[in-house]
Amino acid sequence: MAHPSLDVQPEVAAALAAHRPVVALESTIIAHGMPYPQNVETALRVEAEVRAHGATPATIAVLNGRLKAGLTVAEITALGQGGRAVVKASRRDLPLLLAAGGTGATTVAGTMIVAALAGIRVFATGGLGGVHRGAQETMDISADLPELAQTPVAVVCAGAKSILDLPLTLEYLETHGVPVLGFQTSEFPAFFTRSSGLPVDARCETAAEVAAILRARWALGHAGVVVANPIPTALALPQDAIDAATDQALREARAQGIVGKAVTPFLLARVNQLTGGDSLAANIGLVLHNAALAAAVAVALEAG
Ligand code: PSU
Ligand code: MN
Repeated sequence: MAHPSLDVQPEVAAALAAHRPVVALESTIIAHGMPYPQNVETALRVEAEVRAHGATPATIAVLNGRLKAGLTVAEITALGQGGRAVVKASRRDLPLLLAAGGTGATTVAGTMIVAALAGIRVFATGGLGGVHRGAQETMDISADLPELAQTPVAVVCAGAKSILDLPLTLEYLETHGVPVLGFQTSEFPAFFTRSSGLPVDARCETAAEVAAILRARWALGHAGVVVANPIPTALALPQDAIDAATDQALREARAQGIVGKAVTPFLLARVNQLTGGDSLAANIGLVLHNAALAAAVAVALEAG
């Protein structure tokens, strides 16, 4: 039975009922990950990209105390205009918003939870949260990682940003039994760049190969999977520019005493500012690229 707090948009519900492919999309990337109006334009283009590749998009958020799978253009626009004033909703925030009738933009973890409740198994985003640099001291580990260990949704992303500790992020995923698949790559991609020097658990050449692994994982009753899709070569940024911006953003966050859920949005916004327009173009391009792959994976899953 459907969850009493969940509203599945009619188009999404019809696709799910007919076993047609559906792709979930997150909303923290809209409210916190990009500036207005590019965030709204991108969110709508991502939905169109999912459709162009044969699947139905379901952008996810919490609106006035309701879990939403599928948003209207007006709802997406309101989240984009709200920007960082909108609550960032991860696992621990969901009951607070539901009880208070609040509104929030869902992170990877929050989106996975709502997607799973709606029966959506494939989700496209930009970058995954992870283990932060200095986590040995701060214990700052994104709730996205334990979510992948418990919720059966495949997250198609461009890896994780180097604001994070990528080796520790992969160690955490290994400990919690989360497979990391490389799409046409043997290395875990680092969001703005295609390589990190760190190996993935399996390399897949086609969406059908990804779908076969997802089916096998879920037949075991297991949970999430990371599908890492490197940024297209033409959009990748120079490593030294990213490193310099990352180091400066991390220094500023420490100096300003930024902690808790504010850390990631602060670092994302600072890296974007410091790298200028190039990083925004790269960010938009890789999200569209991930949406296309996620749609292909969702199509392959329903075909199997
Ligand atoms: N990394 C990005 N872009 C993003 C995020 C992470 O490159 O937009 C967002 C996602 O919504 C992710 C969240 O789930 O940040 C992680 O936040 P935290 O580290 O507080 O869990
Ligand atoms: Mn954190």
